[in-house]
Amino acid sequence: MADLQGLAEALIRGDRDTVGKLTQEAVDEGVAPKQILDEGLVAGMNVVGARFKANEFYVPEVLIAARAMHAGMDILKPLLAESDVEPTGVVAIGTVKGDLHDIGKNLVAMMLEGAGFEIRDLGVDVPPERFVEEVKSGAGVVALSALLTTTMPSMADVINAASEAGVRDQVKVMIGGAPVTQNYADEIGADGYAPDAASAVDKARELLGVA
Ligand code: B1M
Repeated sequence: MADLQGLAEALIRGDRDTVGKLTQEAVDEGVAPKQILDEGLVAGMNVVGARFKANEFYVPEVLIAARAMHAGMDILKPLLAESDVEPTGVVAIGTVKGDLHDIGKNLVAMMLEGAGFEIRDLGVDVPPERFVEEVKSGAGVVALSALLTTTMPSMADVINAASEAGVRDQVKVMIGGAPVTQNYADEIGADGYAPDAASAVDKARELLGVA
């Protein structure tokens, strides 16, 4: 009998070996990959996100849980691709031009992936045109991270570049990072702001209108 509850609990503990083992067992028992994802990995990651938001978990615990999630995702990804399961949404994420900080951006990417989004991680120091290219090739959300007050204006550059390329209405732009605020998001015309990685998942869901 597949132990999806145990799988979620192992992920919350960051127990990579058990996550890999229980995911493989569930696959071998014929449980649908989407069910393993939703009731095991995503269920566990939702708890991690909630605890992180409540300051019960800190960055190291989230990173360890995310690493454990990858042990399960490595097994499920090819099966999900075969079964044509639609991702929750496609998110192109990156740290904006001039900025090399990626720890927060990576956390946001991992939490989004854990919530079932397809992630296109463009890395750091990403020029506006790269984000625009991703919008043209189907990203519904562009997620921008900045850690420096000097690079925050690059977020506005991405929004302007999307407008100039005629694709602004095809994408939701979400921003975050330590110096970024809701006021700044309003000022530059971003669609959303999230203060931390767990809230970024809620915001992406809200922007795309998915449960
Ligand atoms: Co830099 N750095 N740094 N740094 N660095 C800061 C940001 C700084 C506040 C330190 C300080 O002076 N007290 C300061 C910025 C000052 C400012 O502009 N206000 C600073 C500076 C000045 C610099 C350099 C200019 C230093 C220099 O060379 N003179 C330089 C700039 C390089 C560049 O980017 N061009 C620089 C370089 C570096 C390192 C390379 C050494 C390293 C980065 C390594 C890496 O990322 N791979 C580094 C680090 C580690 C930091 C601190 C210490 C930690 C940042 C971090 O990773 N935090 C930082 C000081 C601090 O914060 N204590 C500092 C942990 C991370 C989980 O949090 O990134 O905030 P954070 O992400 C959070 C939220 O903000 C949010 O979710 C995350 C998880 O909850 N979030 C989003 C982030 N992105 C989001 C996107 C979203 C939603 C939420 O939606 C899309």
